[in-house]
Amino acid sequence: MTYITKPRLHHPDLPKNALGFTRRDYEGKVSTLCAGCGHDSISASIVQAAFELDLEPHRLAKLSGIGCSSKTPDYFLGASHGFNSVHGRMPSVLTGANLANRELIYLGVSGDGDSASIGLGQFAHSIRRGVNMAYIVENNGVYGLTKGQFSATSDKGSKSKKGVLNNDSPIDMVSLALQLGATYVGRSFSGDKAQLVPLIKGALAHKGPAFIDCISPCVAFNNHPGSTKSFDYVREHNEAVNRLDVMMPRSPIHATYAPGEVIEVVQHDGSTLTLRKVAADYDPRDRIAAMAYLQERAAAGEIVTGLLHVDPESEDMHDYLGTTAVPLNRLGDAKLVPGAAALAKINDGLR
Ligand SMILES: Cc1ncc(C[n+]2csc(CCOP(=O)(O)OP(=O)(O)O)c2C)c(N)n1
Ligand code: SF4
Ligand SMILES: [Mg+2]
Repeated sequence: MTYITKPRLHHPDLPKNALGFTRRDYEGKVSTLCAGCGHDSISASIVQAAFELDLEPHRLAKLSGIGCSSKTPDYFLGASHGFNSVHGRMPSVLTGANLANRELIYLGVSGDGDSASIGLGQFAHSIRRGVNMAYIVENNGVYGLTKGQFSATSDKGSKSKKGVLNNDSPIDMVSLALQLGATYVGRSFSGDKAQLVPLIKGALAHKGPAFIDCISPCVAFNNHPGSTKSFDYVREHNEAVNRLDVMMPRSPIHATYAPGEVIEVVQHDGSTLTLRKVAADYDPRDRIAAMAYLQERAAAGEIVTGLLHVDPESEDMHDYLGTTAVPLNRLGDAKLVPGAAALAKINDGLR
């Protein structure tokens, strides 16, 4: 694969985070996507989120499938672990990696084709198993890499660039994630960095399956009148339910909102999610109400964005399975290969 590396030169005045890294230290190679592709804006938001979280690059593993969206992990977090898997198979590879080493932060990056078409089963099972991860779908409503066929998230009645009508009902990834038990669910727009960066920060800090559906226009194949995933359409129909600030345990809290205007949620790692309410009655802690609200607003033609659900008491797959806290590569032979007597004991217990 050809790629262009970025020069390592940094401007001496670039702001540094608590680790002494600049934003540039969280970038990757130069993107080869089309100029103006929404996916590049999401990469920039991931870089910003990791920078603001003071994340140590070696503590994160980024995984993806196949598609323009799945190429993007090459363009951010160049010093982190990475695995580009097969089309639609990222969730099972991520699940396996997470089972072997729970100490890393797992970031899954996928497309609507990768996760709602060929990988729908994989997506569903990783969420229902409670895998501790931040899973971002860069949703453009088409298979961008293979030249713009409708994907499973294309809205019924939307039109392709050549004017063909889509008659199939769409899969709403957010509703699915809620139904399957995701404990942090957000929707955003690649063009709204102010909303997207804190959503990604909250997802990376969250324990449990965190899912973000990010609408990300494909400028080559799905940005025309008649598309419901174009920049213009999403800007006109975007309705945010809240605005999120993420405060890490060490940062001073300086929110100055009046009581009743905010909901505060403390996550397992001590980070505080401060949600400024935009829709007055919307409480993201209520999963059932969130599901009903989304259906109601979708019927009215709105694309609801923001942090749609968060469960502060969330658990993850390791809690359910009672797995070892020590990563397998550090357990040592005595524990990993306990010998014939231990195996005989297990077999006896199954008789
Ligand atoms: C098993 C398999 N089937 C089909 C393909 C062809 N293919 C490559 S990418 C892709 C769709 C990508 O769409 P999406 O995940 O939405 O990513 P985008 O390019 O839109 O970001 C398809 C069908 C493939 N690579 N592997
Ligand atoms: S084809 Fe579409 S999704 Fe792919 S890089 Fe170009 S604009 Fe982005
Ligand atoms: Mg796509």
